[in-house]
Amino acid sequence: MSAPVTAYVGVGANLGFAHDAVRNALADLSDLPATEFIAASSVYSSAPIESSGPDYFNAVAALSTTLTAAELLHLLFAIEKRYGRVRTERNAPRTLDLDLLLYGQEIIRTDELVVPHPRMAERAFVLAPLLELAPEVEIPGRGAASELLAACAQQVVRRLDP
Ligand code: PH2
Ligand code: MG
Ligand code: MG
Repeated sequence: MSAPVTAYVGVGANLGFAHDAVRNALADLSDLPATEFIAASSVYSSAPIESSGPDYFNAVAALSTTLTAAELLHLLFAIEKRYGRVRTERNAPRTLDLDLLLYGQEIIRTDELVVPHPRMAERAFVLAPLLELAPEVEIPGRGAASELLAACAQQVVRRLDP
């Protein structure tokens, strides 16, 4: 069996019972096969960025997994589907979005998956919860997440009570 990889998953929602969806999806991630749930960040709220509708709730989970990145991605899609996710146009409001942000320090580019997640380095709603879990984390090809968050200072993200 291959060595476990630390993966970070971004969780977001802004339709329906979005806060509950984020909390419940974090619990669902702890049930993934071949995967140990390491930690969940706090939940944050923020205005939609390049999207529309109500404010988003966001969090990040850290996992240790022996799944391949593609296997993990397909299991994330299956969870999204259970929450009624309908894929329409890009960045449409959503009942649940699970993004594979980082898979170890790997850079992956396939037709279905790009890791690190292409826009994570510019988004405070990803970087703030990620840094809560991994203050020293590096985003391959982009640098230290802490420095990237400092460059997003104009984006307001509100950390909710645990
Ligand atoms: N997700 C997007 C687009 N815009 N904005 C916020 N605040 N939070 C998100 O999760 C989000 C977004 C595409 O996945
Ligand atoms: Mg997303
Ligand atoms: Mg997504």
